[in-house]
Amino acid sequence: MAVLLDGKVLSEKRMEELKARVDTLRARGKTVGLAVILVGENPASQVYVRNKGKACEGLGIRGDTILLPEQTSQEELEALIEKLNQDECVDGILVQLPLPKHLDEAKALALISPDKDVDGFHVENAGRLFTGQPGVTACTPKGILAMLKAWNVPLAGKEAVVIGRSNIVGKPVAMLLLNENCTVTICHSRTADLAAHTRRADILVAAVGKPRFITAGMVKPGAAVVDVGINRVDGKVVGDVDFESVEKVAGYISPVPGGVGKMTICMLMENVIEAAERKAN
Ligand code: BQF
Repeated sequence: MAVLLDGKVLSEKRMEELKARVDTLRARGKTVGLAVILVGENPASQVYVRNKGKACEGLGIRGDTILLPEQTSQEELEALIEKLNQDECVDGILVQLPLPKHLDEAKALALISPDKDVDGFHVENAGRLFTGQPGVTACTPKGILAMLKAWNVPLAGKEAVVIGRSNIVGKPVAMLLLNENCTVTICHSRTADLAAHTRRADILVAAVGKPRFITAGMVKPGAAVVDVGINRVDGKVVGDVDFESVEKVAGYISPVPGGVGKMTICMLMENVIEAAERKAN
């Protein structure tokens, strides 16, 4: 049976350490602030934004959620981002994705000051990751690496297979694994014989978007399986990994809920605090 990569337990421990950093800043007269922009009423986004607000509250970070109506124009969104870029009280700016279809996501993200880009989605921060320069790293990829390292999963020289090629998860997590000296394969919807790839993986990161898609027969015995999926199936949240069958063959497995998602929120808080520390120093 696999070892559980327990994101709840790890994130709670990390949050304690982060709280101490917020307290240290406060003792120096510096407060920490995150602004979250939510456009429209996507129910999943509402849950995620609430999770972020609660995490801020737990750490003593000022968390402002700015709710904009579905019909908000590109100009209105951009004006808000520019205002927050200027706001001394705001260390981090986050635009909750996905945006309504009439809005240009890339254009909005490009407007966030790279110093306040706590999601790490600005081209400058993505470019820094890809060229090995220090910068802000996207929260989910950072959380995945934090989990693998916390459980001492060997990375150097190992085969890592990432399923999914998004700018938010697939591409940055592949780059982080490459920086750890893994041999990295990125698979996607057009990959031929996906199972042939996944069966070779010592580290398998599943960001597929299909419930219980990864089954035991696709997993190398002893592999570390990281489940990034969040799928709603008859009122229940399940991952991209068929946990029941895969936990019997994997060496490590992250659950959903209580796995990567928890680490994502924790790494967001770390990115906000790091932004505040950079400003203070
Ligand atoms: C958990 C996200 C897809 C698209 C946009 C904890 C979160 C989720 C799950 C959470 C996510 C996923 C977030 C759990 C933020 C992670 O215990 O399993 C926390 O709030 N997330 C997001 O902001 O945008 C997304 C997934």
